[in-house]
Parts: sequence; structure tokens; C-alpha cells
Amino acid sequence: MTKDSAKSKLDKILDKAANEIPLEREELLLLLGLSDQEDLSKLFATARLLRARYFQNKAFIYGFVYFSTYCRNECAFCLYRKSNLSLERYRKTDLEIMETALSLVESGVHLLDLTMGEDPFYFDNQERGFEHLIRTVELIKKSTDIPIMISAGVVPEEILREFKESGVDWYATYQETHNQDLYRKLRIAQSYEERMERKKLARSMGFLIEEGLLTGVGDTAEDLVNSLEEMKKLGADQLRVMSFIPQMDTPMQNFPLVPRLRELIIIAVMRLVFPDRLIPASLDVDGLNGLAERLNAGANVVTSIIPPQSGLAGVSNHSLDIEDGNRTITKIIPVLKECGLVPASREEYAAWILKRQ
Ligand code: SAM
Ligand code: MD0
Ligand code: SF4
Repeated sequence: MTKDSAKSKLDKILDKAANEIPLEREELLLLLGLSDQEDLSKLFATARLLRARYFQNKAFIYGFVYFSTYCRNECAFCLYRKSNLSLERYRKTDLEIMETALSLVESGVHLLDLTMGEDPFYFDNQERGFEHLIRTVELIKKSTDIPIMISAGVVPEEILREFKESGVDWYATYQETHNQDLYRKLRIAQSYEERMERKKLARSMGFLIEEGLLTGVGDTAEDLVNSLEEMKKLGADQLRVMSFIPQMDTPMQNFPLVPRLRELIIIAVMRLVFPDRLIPASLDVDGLNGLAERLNAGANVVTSIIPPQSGLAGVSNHSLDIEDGNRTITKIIPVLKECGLVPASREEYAAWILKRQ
């Protein structure tokens, strides 16, 4: 037997990925089904190799401002769904948004992610509702020149245009899955098409786009491969996957749990398929303790830095690691180091964005 034919199927697939030759569907399915420890180590090593090719040892860091937890929607997986009356909601004022934004910029984040539920205060009044927010965004941009992402759901077209003019760089809205039957069970009574089309429209307006998946919600390996294809078609600049975290008093609170390893494998496969894109390791799922494993799987952006004592919430974990200051740059730097990474400079992040735009 020649040396080559003795090579395992997995080694061949990983060689192919390392050479950036597109993988076949069957090959992706094989990767998603890996469970042997040694095989997984090889997968993660290849993901890190590809990350290093495009990003060296530099990680990007995003600040997160969840400025309104009101929402008109009923997503089955989400704590903040409209009919959940068991939580206290908040809507931060323009001044509070501004103060949080400035403190995050001061702390050294590379981007501000301004996020809210589809808060009727904004959505019901259309242009008038968003007017103040757009003014605030403009102010933040003018005074700091920080890159900004807006994660405010399916924002009306006109408003999207105004956000662009006010200096917003990124539009994030996650489909969660590209299996439309599953989507209907997750994003109850929300149009799949509209959500997808709004992202495409934003792209054509010059926004960078983030697309995202939820895993552990009944998604199959086939679904995931289809999602990778859809993400490629969309031309997403940043792609994420987060594990579903069950929320009390919501329809999916007793949904069977899936091992975290699944998220890590998907991160690594995303890196193999999209070596030059941004892939977050979210602090929102497992907090600071879950950061190293996500970075070691090939992620290159730490998301969800939240200032303590600001009264701000996370998304999938309402309060995990926030008040104790574990979601700060000071706390993540040692973890980056442990993973052989350092924070990029603001200029390096700005240069990456400019190249993609
Ligand atoms: N309301 C806007 C929207 O839904 O597009 C912006 C909020 S967006 C940051 C909320 C995202 O957090 C969802 O798209 C989903 O991917 C994630 N998420 C929400 N609830 C979650 C949960 N229980 N577990 C894991 N991720 C969750
Ligand atoms: C995060 N909690 O980055 C945030 C959120 C919204 N664009 C992002 C899911 O983990
Ligand atoms: Fe609202 Fe977003 Fe939660 Fe859905 S995921 S209920 S749109 S906050």
C-alpha cells in the first residue's frame, strides 16, 4: 500500500481543507459526526492552522450593549419573548446607551454591538421611533470612530438606510437555521423570507453581514451542511453558532440537551469552510469558562464583553459572569494568551473591515 492510500479518510479531508480545496457534502457530514478524541484534536488543529493563515495570532473583541429587552416576537427559544411575563425588562435611555458605549470603547473593544429585542417602542413608531437611536449612534460614531454593529431584528428598510448613513458598519440578524420547517418552530410567526431578504438588502447597501445558527434545537447534520451553503450564498462576513440554552417559562425549557462539543465542532467546520471570515466565541453561552475551548476550535472574535454594574443583560444567559466583571477585557486577555492569541489593535480590526467593504 502506498503511503497516501494508507492515510485515513479524515487526514485526507483535513489536508484538502488545509489546502483550501472546497469540501464535498459527505466530507462535511463526516467531520460533523466526529467523536473520537484524537480525530477531534486533528480537526481543531486544522481550524487553528487556517485561522493563523488569515489572522495570525490576533483576536478581535466586541462590546455588547443589550439596550432594550422588550420584544414583540415569540421566539420559542428566547427568554425575552413577548409573552414571558416572568422577567423584568428594561429600555436604556440614549444617555445610558452613550455612557455604556463610551466605557466599552475606553476598555479597548474593537466594535460595539448594539442589540435589542424588536421593541414596539421603536418598531411601532417607525421613523419617529428610531430617530433618537440613530442620532445616538451618529454621536457615538463621531466621537469615537468605533465600528458599530446593529442587532435590532428585522429593521425596516428605510431605517436600515438611515443606520448606514449614521455610520453603522454591520447588520446582524440570525436565521438560526436554514431548515424552514425548523425555523417556523423556532421563530414562531416570523417570515423566513423577509429575514433573509433584509440581510441581502443590507449587504447591497454596503453593510457587512453576520449570519448565525442555533444548535441543539433539533438541527441535524444535514441541516448544518445546508446552512453552510446558505451562508456561502449570502456572502456572510461573520458567522456564528451558539448552543441553545433552555430558558425558564418558555416553550423549549425542557428541550433535550445536546453536548457542547457539537458547537465546537461546528465552529471548527465553519473555519474550514470559511477560513478568512470572522467567527465568534460568545461569552454568552458558557461565560469566561467556555472561552478557551471555543478559541481552540478556531474562533477569532470574542463577543459579548459587558461592563459590570451597568444593569445590562446577556441574551442566552441573562446574567452569567456579568456583574462579577468576568466579561471584561482584563479577564479575557489571560485566556487569549493561554490559547496563543493576543488582542488585535484597533487599526488591525478597522483594516479588516475596510478590506471586506
Ligand atoms: N431581537 C433581535 C433578533 O432576534 O434578531 C436581536 C437579538 S439577537 C442577538 C438574539 C440571538 O440570540 C438570537 O438570534 C439567538 O441566536 C440567540 N439566542 C436567543 N436566545 C437564546 C438561547 N436561549 N440560547 C442560545 N442563544 C439564544
Ligand atoms: C453575543 N450576546 O455576541 C451576544 C449576541 C448579537 N449580535 C450577539 C448573541 O454573544
Ligand atoms: Fe425577540 Fe430576538 Fe428574542 Fe426573538 S430572539 S424573542 S426577536 S429578542
